[in-house]
Parts: sequence; C-alpha cells; structure tokens
Amino acid sequence: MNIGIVLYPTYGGSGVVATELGKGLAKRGHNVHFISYARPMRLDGFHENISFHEVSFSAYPLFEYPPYDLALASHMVDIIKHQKLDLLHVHYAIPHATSAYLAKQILRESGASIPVVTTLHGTDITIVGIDPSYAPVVTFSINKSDGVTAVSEYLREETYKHFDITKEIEVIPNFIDLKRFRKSEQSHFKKALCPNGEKVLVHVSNFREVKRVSDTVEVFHNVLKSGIKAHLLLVGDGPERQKVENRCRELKICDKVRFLGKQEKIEDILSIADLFLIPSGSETFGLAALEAMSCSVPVLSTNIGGLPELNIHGETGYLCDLGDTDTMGKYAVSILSDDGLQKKLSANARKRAEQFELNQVIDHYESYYKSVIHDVTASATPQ
Ligand code: GMT
Repeated sequence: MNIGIVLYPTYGGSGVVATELGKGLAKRGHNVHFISYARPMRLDGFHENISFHEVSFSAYPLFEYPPYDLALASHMVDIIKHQKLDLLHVHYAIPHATSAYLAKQILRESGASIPVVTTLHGTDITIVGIDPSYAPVVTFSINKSDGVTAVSEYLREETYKHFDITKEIEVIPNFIDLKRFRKSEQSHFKKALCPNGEKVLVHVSNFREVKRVSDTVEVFHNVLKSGIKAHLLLVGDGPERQKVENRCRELKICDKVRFLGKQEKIEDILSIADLFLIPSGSETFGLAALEAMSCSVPVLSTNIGGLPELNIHGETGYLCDLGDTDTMGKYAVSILSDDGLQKKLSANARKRAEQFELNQVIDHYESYYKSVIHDVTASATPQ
C-alpha cells in the first residue's frame, strides 16, 4: 500500500507512535509518506520506502497566524495525487482530521477519492478538543473520517461522552519495540551516577502542566525523608521546568535531582531505573510508562485516564489518586526498600509490556486499513 501519515514531528507521544508505526509499515514493504511541518524526531537515517514531505507555508503580513491547516490540506492533495496514496492516516485530530476532510473534498471535485483514518491520541480530545473554540470542528472532522481509532478504551469512551460522534471508534493501543526497550547492561553509567548504590527514580515527559512533574519531586522528597538514598532523573523539557527546579531548591534536594533534558536513548536511562513515576493529571494511554515497563521498571502512576488499562495495581506497580503524593511516597518506599517486591514488579512490568508488542499492533492497524479501504470502495461502487 501507499500510505500517507500526517503527524506532529515533536517529542510528544502521538508523533512517536505515528513515526514508529510508519517505520514498521515500511519494513513490511509498504511505501510510507510522512507529512508534517518538520522532520519527525524519531525519523532518523535513510529508509528505503519512506519519504518525508515538509509542509511549507508562507507568511504574509496580513496573517498574524499563517493558516497551517490550509497549507497542509494543499500538500495532502498534491501528495495523494502524485504519490497515488491508497490511504491517509492522520494522528491527532486537530487540525489534521480537518485538513484531511478538506483535501478529500477537493479531490472529489476531480472524481478521486482517498480513505482517511484519524487516530485520537489524547489532548486532542481531553483538553484541547473539548474547548468550545474547537469542539464543533473536531466533532465534524471525526464524523467525516472513514475510520477512527483511539489509543485506549478510556479515550474511546471520553470521545463518545463529550462529542456527538456517529462513527464506530476502534481501540488500537500504543505499542512498543521490545528489542529496543529492554533492560541493558549500563553498570558504568549507574556507578558514575550512584557510586554508593543509591536507588534511581525516573520521570520522562514534556514538562507540561498536565504531567505534574512537581508531584514527582514531592514523591521523591518523601522517599529521601524515609532515609532511602536515591537520585531522581528528570528526562525531557518544557514549560514547567523552571517551577520544578525552584521546588527542588526550596526542598534543598538539588544535589539529588538531575535534569537530563531531551534524550534520544531513553532505554539506556530506564535500564538503571528502580522505579518510574508518572503522576499525570490526564493520560489517555501513557506511552512513557509502557517504555519503562518494557525496560522492566515498575510504575507508580495516578489512576487517571488510560493508565489503569496499562499499569496493573499491585502487579506492575501501583495506582494512586491524583495529587496524593503521600500515598505515592509510601508505595515508592515499599518498592525501593524491598528487593524481592521490586524484582517481582519489574518482571511483571516486562510481561505486561509484551502484550503491547509492536508487530501485533501493526497487524491490527494493517487489517483496520484494509477494512476501511474495503468499506470506502464498496460504498463508492454503484450497485
Ligand atoms: O500531551 C501529550 O502528552 C502528548 C500527547 C500527544 O498526542 O502527542 O500524548 C498523548 O498521546 C500518547 C500517544 O498515543 C499517549 O501515550 C499519551 O498518554 C497522550 N497524552 C495525554 O493524554 C496527556
């Protein structure tokens, strides 16, 4: 198949999922065309049947905000026509699903058609999408997609609850490359960081408010207060970074907290972790937690959104109420002070991650694409 994948190129989860999906489809022999305003972060090196199409859009003094959605729709039309795409898969509804609808209508004028699949990822529904300034357009664009997928049962239900959706939504979860994300030998790294065998707690995010990175610091502070010697590694960067650093200064724990910034080889860092913290206020799936679990790291998370579908309480880690950093601290201490428990949770975490293995999920997407193409073709064929 010739498949167009429209995505955000940044470190966010939807961009990672879309890029890894495209790479996986290309390995199976499909021709994949990534479409975005910049080269996706995870799209490194040269791949035989992968192309990247950059959406350029010109500024004009009249535009305070150049209309990216229109430039994107024009690019879609061009690529669908000239690369003879069989299907267009857009990740994150805003504005991708809307641009796809526009492109489809333009193509219809010349008798061409393109099946469109929209994957809902998270904040496109839970935070940005429900905002009245976007909601009618998001509803319309989802209903006009030929296929709609969501990354968890939770997101599927939220979409039905908050929008007037007439389409069937298929749940296709996030996935993981178990070969890449596995615990590897990093003893030199661990020794350099923790010369006295200190425990390592890790948090990875884009440091947006919704990630509640400050809660991570509070939990870590509780761990230190219990007498456990430990370090906290904060991976990623974003708007909350300064606030979090200020809190570390107030608590006088800066010497124990390392801000590592954006990192490519997260699996190396996860390989030395004893515990992963994800205290998010909203999380439709929690790809960062899956990456940790795949590296055999137990997860301490909130019981919010799709996280309970991934992190099994008492088995792969623990789930706590939003903002309850005292209980989170207690669970963290119980894991870090009991080697037997830590090992049991680690092994279970890896086993749980195996249920989200990349190839199984790509199979799911492939068969879903085929069913959408079949339905679109059938409805276009005169009886
Ligand atoms: O807001 C973000 O964290 C980024 C966002 C995205 O769409 O780029 O991530 C969402 O999609 C990921 C991939 O499907 C999910 O694993 C994340 O849970 C989800 N984030 C939120 O719901 C906050």
